[in-house]
Amino acid sequence: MDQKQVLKNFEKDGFVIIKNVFSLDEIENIRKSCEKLRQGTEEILPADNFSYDEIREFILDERVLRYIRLVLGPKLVYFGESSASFDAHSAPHFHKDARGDSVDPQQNDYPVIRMGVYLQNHKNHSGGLKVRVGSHRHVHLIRRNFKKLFKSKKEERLKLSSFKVGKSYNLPIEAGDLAIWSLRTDHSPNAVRLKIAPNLSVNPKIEPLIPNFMRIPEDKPRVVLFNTFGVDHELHDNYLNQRINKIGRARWLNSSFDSPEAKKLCEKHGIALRFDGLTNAQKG
Ligand SMILES: O=C(O)CCC(=O)C(=O)O
Repeated sequence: MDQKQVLKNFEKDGFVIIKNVFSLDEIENIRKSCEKLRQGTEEILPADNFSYDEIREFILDERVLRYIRLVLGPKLVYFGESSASFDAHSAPHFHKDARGDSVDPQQNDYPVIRMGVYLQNHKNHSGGLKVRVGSHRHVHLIRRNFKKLFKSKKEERLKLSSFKVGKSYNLPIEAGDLAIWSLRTDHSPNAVRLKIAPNLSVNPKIEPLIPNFMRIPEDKPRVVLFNTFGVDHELHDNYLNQRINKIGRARWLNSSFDSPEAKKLCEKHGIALRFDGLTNAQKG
């Protein structure tokens, strides 16, 4: 897919998959590194991704960053939200990750994305990411949003056409691919693929009720690298301000993306670092 098509898909659907960004050898090597860094049965590594030399170098690769810049803009900002995640620990449920976002989603593009490198096959296996196509332009069908149809201030009013439910879709991610989605996109973790209909995307509320014998099992133990990037924008500030408290003090204190090595690599790739979370945690 050429860059124009990547951007077109992202803008239309709220997500995009870029195929074969990494070779299978690279994926196996980073899997081994993540497993080595993991202690016991922890669900995520205790610090952000840029605190680990191997993961930092893996993510801060122009093969990845050129697509992040393509969808967000040239001046990327990283504030410390990222993780290496193990096993299928999150219960399926559709949600948006945008925070402090009261703008009608048809009015602007959200300035924060998440990228995921899934280190195993979810095209033919369960455990991947489910999305609602086009939902980065839709709001949840809840009473609070319906009330916003009648707001007197135009900038606070929601359009009726923003009340839609996009088609549910299990992303056909394979090892080596890069997935990018807007934090406004409805998504759900650990998607189930049914033996009888592998391409049918079942509602996440029903997925937990599906017995094991009907599910296509996972490919390999699930390891995923998630990374959040933003660009300078009021909505990015809103997001960051809400997330720094949620992330938890212990995780901030474990993280060292302010190390000389991390700073140097980020500078090389033109990524601005924000230390709001770290300083906040250090102050206590
Ligand atoms: O685990 C996944 O595949 C998705 C994680 C998720 O829901 C999120 O990043 O908000």
